[in-house]
Amino acid sequence: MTFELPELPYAYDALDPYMSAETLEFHHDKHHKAYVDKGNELIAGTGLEGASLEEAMVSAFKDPNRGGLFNQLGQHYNHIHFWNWMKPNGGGTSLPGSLEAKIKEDIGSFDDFRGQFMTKGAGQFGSGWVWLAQDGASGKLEVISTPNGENPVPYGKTPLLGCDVWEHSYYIDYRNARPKYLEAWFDNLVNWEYVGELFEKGPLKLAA
Ligand code: MN3
Repeated sequence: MTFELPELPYAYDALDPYMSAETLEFHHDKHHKAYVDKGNELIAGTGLEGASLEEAMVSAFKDPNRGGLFNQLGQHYNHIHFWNWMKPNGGGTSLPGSLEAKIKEDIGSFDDFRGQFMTKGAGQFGSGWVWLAQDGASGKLEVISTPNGENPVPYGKTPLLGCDVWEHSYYIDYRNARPKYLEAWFDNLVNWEYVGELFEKGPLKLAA
C-alpha cells in the first residue's frame, strides 16, 4: 500500500494555547509528511508493500537491515494516532468508566497514572514517546517509554495513549521545558474518548 498523510481532525489553531498553530502546521505538514514520503520510498522493493502498516512496521522492526524503514513506519503509525489523541477542550480527569477501572486495577489512582506518564515522558533520553499500553499476553495496562520512532506494537503491546516527546512537538511553544509541555498536554488536550475506543477494541491482532 502507498501510505498517505491523513488530514488533521481539527484546524491548526484548534489546540491553542497548549499547542500552537505554528507547531501543528510544522509537525503535521513537514514532519509527519516526511515520514510518509520516506516510508514509501524505503518500502519499495522490500516485499512489504502489500502488508498493512502495522504488519510492515513489525516486520521491519525484526529485520536488522530495515531499522531506517521501521523508524519511518513507526513514526507514521504514531502520528496517525497522535492527532487523534488530542482534541480541543480535552484533558480533564473524566475517563470512560471501564478504562478508569482498568487503570485503577493495573496502575493505581489517576494521579499515580498521571505521575508515571510525566516521569517516563520527561525521563525518556533524547527523542521518543511515552505510552499507556496494554500487554497482549497479560492484558495488563502499563506506562512505558520508547526511543525514536519505536512504539509498543513490536513488543506485543497495544498503544492506548501516546505523547510525542520529540523536541519538534514542543520546542516552539515550551522551548526546552518538556515537563511543562507534558503536563499541559495531559491536562488540557488528551482525547479520552479516543483512548476509551482503543481500549474497547482490545489488543491489536497482527497476522504472523
Ligand atoms: Mn512528532
